[in-house]
Amino acid sequence: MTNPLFDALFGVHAGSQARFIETPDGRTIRYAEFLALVAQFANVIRDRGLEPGDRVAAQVHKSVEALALYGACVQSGAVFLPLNTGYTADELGYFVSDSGAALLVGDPAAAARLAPLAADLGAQFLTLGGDGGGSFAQEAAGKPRQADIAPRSRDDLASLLYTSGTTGRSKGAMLTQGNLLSNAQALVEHWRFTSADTLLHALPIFHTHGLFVACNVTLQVGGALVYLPTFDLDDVFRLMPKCTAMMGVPTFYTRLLSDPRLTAEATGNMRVFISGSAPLLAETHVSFAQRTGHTILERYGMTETNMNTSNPYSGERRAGTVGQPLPGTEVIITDPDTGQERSAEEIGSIEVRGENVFQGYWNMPEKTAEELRANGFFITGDLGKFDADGYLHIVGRSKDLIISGGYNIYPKEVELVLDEVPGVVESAVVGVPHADFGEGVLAVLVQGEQGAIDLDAVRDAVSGQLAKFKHPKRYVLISGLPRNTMGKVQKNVLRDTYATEFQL
Ligand code: MLC
Ligand code: AMP
Repeated sequence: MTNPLFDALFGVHAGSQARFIETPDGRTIRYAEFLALVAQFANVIRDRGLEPGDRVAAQVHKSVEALALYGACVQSGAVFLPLNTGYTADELGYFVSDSGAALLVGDPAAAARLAPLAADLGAQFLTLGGDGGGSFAQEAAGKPRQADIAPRSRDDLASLLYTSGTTGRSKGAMLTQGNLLSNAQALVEHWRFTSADTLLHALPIFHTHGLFVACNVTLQVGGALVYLPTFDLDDVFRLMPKCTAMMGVPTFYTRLLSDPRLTAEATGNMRVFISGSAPLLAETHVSFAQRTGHTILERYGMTETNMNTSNPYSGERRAGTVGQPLPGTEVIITDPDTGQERSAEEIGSIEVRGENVFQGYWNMPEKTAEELRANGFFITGDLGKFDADGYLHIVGRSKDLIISGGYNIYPKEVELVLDEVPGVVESAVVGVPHADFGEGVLAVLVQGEQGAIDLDAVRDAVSGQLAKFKHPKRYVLISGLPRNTMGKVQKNVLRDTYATEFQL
């Protein structure tokens, strides 16, 4: 038995002196050097007593070492559980406890907070900093630069990625080696990646987009990453002439468009710009093409499914659509009530099936059964239609979800925190158009007769419990929420009422 994901993404580069990562300060890391680091990290995981299948939770800043930790989990057979660096200790405690992680790796600056949390939950704790330092790296430095490769199959879990849920509780999506590998292979072919590509990588590496789409595709072909800690426009424009491809959320593209440095010349070396994680406005697509001559290639994916559809590489990249199903993935539109398949041009629930689709939610068989049909189709919670030419249009969501700058926020999770604040009778959180983030989080608070809500107390409660990207960017106080005859809050009315709150 082998380890298919390790063999295809990492093992295949053994001894290669090809360039893998270039950092903005000019450091180059070659494949062989990266693999040695991966092996040293895998030795730490194994020597700490973790067995294949054990979970390694990591809340670490983006660094070469953070990516090596992913490789080390694949090599040692551990299940990699990356966590948004914005999560509060409250949020983190849930992920470590729910996953039963055997090891938590955190930022050295957060050690005083995280070490006791890990100890309480029975997990070991080590640190890894954005500069590559920390106790994990120190321990690794003394280890051999080669390590055993844990035998794994395509059906074994490679990663557990938490995604928020409509009830407020996050769910761990179980992704196997086969899920990740099949998708990386499909994307390489569809987007024509080769070892000659250099990807401008400015996404975080704790989500599907920045980790599995961007890094797995590059590793699969032996390409290079220009690896930026954040999406910094100065770095992006300085380094773009060295790059051939970029993957980003729509906010990347609107920010690029707002900068006079975006020209055909600045993007002259680029072969492809790919967008996803949130809807790309057709006007962004058109303006980008006018300014640069490049038509952005939009695709559609999810944590649970990796990538499902993509506009074509050659052929029309149709603005406002997410293209056609990727090879190996079936996409159907169904009646949300009956599950019956609908025809072209009819709007319905988007369902997907294929080797890319996850195995279910960790320890949540009921949730899994609600969303993953026995016939293998996953009910995405997105609404859409195919046009007559087979292009998928996403027209809305049946799930109550806000996507802000590519991050998902479930209103329920924020409402639960707001409702606990004294003086708040009830609350409704909605996403309204935001010039930079696509959607911005707006909270409507209902105050009682006793008097005004203390907004400072509200903000304190929110900052203590929720990651910053989930914080409402605007609060509105009213005396009652609009409801329909069934008593259900009419969020569409709130969205319409406050539609212009974030327009600059
Ligand atoms: C930062 N802030 C956000 C935010 N990002 N608020 C809402 N939504 C966001 N996405 C907060 C900051 O904390 C800050 O708060 C204020 O907003 C302004 O921040 P900024 O400096 O302008 O933001 P920046 O650091 O530049 O980050 C913006 C961003 C980043 C768009 C570059 O959010 C980002 O990298 N997003 C990508 C997310 C992603 O990878 N998604 C893929 C998920 S996978 P304050 O109070 O300090 O001012 C997936 C599947 C698929 O969806 O299909 O790919
Ligand atoms: P996540 O749960 O973070 O993986 O986010 C997945 C969700 O992002 C999907 O269910 C869609 O609602 C949304 N999404 C991803 N790509 C696109 C896209 N190109 N256009 C519109 N929505 C998208």
